[in-house]
Amino acid sequence: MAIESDERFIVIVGLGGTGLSCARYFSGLGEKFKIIDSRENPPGLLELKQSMPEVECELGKFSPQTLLRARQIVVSPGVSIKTREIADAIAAGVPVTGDIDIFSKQVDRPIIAVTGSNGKSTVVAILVEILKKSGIKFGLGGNLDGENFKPALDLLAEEKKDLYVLELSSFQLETTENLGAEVVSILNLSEDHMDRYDNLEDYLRAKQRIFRGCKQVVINRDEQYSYPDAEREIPVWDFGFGRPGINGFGLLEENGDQYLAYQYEKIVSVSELKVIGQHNISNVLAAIALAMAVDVELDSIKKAITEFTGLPHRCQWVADVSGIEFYNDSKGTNVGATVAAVEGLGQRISGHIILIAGGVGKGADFSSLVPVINKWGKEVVLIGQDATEMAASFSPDIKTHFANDMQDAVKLAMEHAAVGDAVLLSPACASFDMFDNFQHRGQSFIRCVETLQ
Ligand code: UMA
Ligand code: ADP
Repeated sequence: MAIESDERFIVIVGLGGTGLSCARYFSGLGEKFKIIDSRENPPGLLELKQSMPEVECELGKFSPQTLLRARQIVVSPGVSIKTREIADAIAAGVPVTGDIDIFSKQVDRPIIAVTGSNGKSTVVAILVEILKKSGIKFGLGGNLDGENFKPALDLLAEEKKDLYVLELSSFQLETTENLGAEVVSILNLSEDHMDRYDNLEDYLRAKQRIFRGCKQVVINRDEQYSYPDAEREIPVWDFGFGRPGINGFGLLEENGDQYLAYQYEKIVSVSELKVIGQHNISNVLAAIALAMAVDVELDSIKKAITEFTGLPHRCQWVADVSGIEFYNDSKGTNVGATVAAVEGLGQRISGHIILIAGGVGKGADFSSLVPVINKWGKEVVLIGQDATEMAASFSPDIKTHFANDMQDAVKLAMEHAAVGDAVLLSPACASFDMFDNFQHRGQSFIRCVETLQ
């Protein structure tokens, strides 16, 4: 029997933060919709029952019938569009979208959009400080955590802003057809989420959807993948560690000092930055480029970048215990992040790094940690579900210890450290085998370090 079009409804897949924001949005429009989630008791259920008790939910599995009868499927980022029931519905011709796609179609103000494997939240946080200094009214949303958590559609319920800043994950971009942003950037690329993508190209393809319809782009000039299709004639800004060229941001050397620079013009000295590591210089340069692309004046940029002290759980100094420094990089949730953290910290300290790593490996190849551990490390303490797998991919000359929990890991690290060394928690893994999230893991590390003092 043919289904009449008015019988059909929108199906929201996933009731997390995104699912709830979609429900609020469609309720506001008076649309017919229902929510499905593969979990029996998904997060947000209580809030949904209290604020929108009339909304129908199907929990515990994805019903193919529900998906096939949908007028449109709105998929949350935590659910892959390759999930069999969703892929079948797409193959049957049911349109699929995501919250970012819906947002971009509704909004008539410029969007600055940032993706990349690492540094997204830091770049966005620097940009936010710059925009605050410049007095521009902006909205902030997307793939953010903690106090900045805000699904994009919730921004539409607020007072209209001059522009919008979105941090975007590859998951969100998978369902974004034509973002049409004012300026976009893929900051960098290294393996992550390999449990969800077939390979690095597949992951990159999702990220490159950020280029669709963009008006300007900020490229990482050392990385070919960060360039959009060569045929698109749009303004291009670039950043990187070398001397900058036209429309470029980079580093200039003068009398033995290093300066962040725009073309041939010095902006501030590297020594004026409060964040540590080469990766953070790269993050600051990217944020400056994005700000200049939307005409922010240099004064606001200078003030903001020299005041920015970094986000918690990202290479954050915790304590000095008897001459041994402790750093919390719990947000280092993939191999590329941990490589950057070890490299950045290694260059600053006189001794060696004792690395605490491990957790849920997400199908990563840990062997690329070996060169930086050999260069800057001393010993490694491993925790969590994939500790044995990690140890197996290290060379036998890397001294490895296994710890039962964070307390044990911190104790072991302290025992093997000497004055001048640093203990760095940078797990290269997700946290959910032992902790609620990366913040919880970082807090646990900080508490354990406090017990040493
Ligand atoms: N899930 C199910 N069944 C479902 C729906 C979800 O098992 O039916 C699971 C997913 O596998 C996932 C979890 O539930 O593990 C959460 O997924 P979700 O889509 O419900 O998540 P939201 O609460 O909507 O939050 C999402 C982003 N989360 C993910 O992409 C996993 C948040 O990014 C983002 O802030 C929010 O939308 C608003 O835009 C967080 C994140 O961890 C910070 N992102 C990943 C990362 O940064 O590495 C990509
Ligand atoms: P994201 O939002 O992309 O996860 P964050 O800014 O939260 O990025 O940083 C997460 C971790 O990634 C940091 O703790 C650090 O270890 C690493 N990192 C930050 N910036 C970079 C960068 N530009 N290149 C490589 N690694 C980085």
